[in-house]
Amino acid sequence: MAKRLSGRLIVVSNRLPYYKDADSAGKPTWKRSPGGLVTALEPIIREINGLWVGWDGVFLKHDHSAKSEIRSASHLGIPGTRKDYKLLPISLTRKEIEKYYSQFSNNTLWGLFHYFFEKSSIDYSSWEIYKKVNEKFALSISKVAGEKDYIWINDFHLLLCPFFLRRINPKYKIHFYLHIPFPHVDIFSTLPWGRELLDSLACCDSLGFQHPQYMKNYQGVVQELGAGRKPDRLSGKPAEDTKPFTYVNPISIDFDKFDKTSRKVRVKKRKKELIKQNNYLKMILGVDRLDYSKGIKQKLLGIEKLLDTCPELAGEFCFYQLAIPSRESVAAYRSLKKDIDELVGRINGKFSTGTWHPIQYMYTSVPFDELIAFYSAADIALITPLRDGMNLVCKEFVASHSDNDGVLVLSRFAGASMDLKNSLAVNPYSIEDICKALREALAMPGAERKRKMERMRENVRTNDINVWFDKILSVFEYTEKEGESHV
Ligand code: GDG
Repeated sequence: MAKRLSGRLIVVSNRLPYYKDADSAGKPTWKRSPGGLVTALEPIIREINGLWVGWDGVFLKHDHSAKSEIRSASHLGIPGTRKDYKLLPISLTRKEIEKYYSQFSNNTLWGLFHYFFEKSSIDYSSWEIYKKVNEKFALSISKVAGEKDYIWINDFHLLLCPFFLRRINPKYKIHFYLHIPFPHVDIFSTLPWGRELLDSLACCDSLGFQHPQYMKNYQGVVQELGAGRKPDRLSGKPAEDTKPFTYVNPISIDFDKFDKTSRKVRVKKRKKELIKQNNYLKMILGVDRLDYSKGIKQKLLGIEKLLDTCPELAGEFCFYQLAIPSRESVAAYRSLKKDIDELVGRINGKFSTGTWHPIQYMYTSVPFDELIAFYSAADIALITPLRDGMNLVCKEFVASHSDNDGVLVLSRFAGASMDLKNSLAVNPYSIEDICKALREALAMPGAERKRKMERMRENVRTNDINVWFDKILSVFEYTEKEGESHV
């Protein structure tokens, strides 16, 4: 697919799709990085033998100047990779990870961009290190990138990278895709460094968003605060020319992979086991990184309300929440984990009988086939983030239901709600709403479930990850042509 581009595609993200770790015996090993960005992008970049730049999970003992050594994924010993699939590892010090990643990216920016003021702290020293690490990425990239290459930066950890790259070479082709929401101007303008972020985004040739509202928010910010400016001394261009081409392109999944996996004999067998293990009760499923933006506490309270208001449902269903450990070095995440542990204990304590517990809570990640077995065994998926750029889990649930059955309860504030109109839409802040939707989902007749699921499957099938990536490539081509016509 990327063959149609005239240069090489260089994907840049905070982490490489694999990171170095140790197995239980202390032997060094590569593990797959968690989260939606890697799930979505890795199969594509692997397929086209792209070059991926990111942190490799290694802590440097001392701060070195940026090293740039492209390595073949297979030579690094990453299982199942070919030698043409290339990685450019960026190593960072423990302090850099603490300040740039845990503090500034995952605390200040993540909180603010997901509309959580109270979780977003303002810390000047973290900002300084965020700048420094973004510059480090840019320097490493500049050592391997040519003017014909397409430098495609992904996500909020690297918002300043376009600025540093543009400063190094005004002719680079720089594109940016934001996987998370972009906040309204009232929220964005509270950030003391908003100006610098806008200046950097102005250095991009294109800027992609998950949802029309996020693009509108960015445009609103630009309208009120002014478009960012490329450093004049470098471009010599007037400010009007520095606006990036903005577009909306909702990310998706590899529908066929989920659909096919759900039809595998092994997965079907496991699905049956899970159903049996659940005593053939209705299974409600939640799958989320353990993150406050995912609304896990509110879901649990919704389950409690359901049992309080409909006691006849006790013993009729079980809620499985799979919570994937995430960002454990950030205080807000540790405290959330504690709250959830307590809430699960309290609700189970309140309603459990000798033979039945309403909540099965698993704080772990599971292998891919096991995840698909869970998706396909579940009667209802309860996916109610308080705010989410897109949310891939709900699309994966739909793609894994090759039996055309199952109900999706979905937050209005997930980007995916725009596409999945046949879900039951809820306000995730309203416990009452969650409870009502669960009642409706549990009582929904088979024919209605089938009709809704078929429509959702058709939507995800026809708007899969290949359609998304194809649009990205079209944008690269389009902006290039536009650029040429201005010369
Ligand atoms: C960010 C944005 C946007 C989860 N548990 C297991 C597992 N997963 C995989 C899922 C899914 C991914 O993790 C989570 O993706 P999401 O999209 O739901 O959420 P974020 O990680 O927050 O992703 C989000 C995304 O980027 C892409 O642009 O949609 O809005 O926040 O793919 O399958 N995978 C395995 N075992 C698990 O236990 N194997």
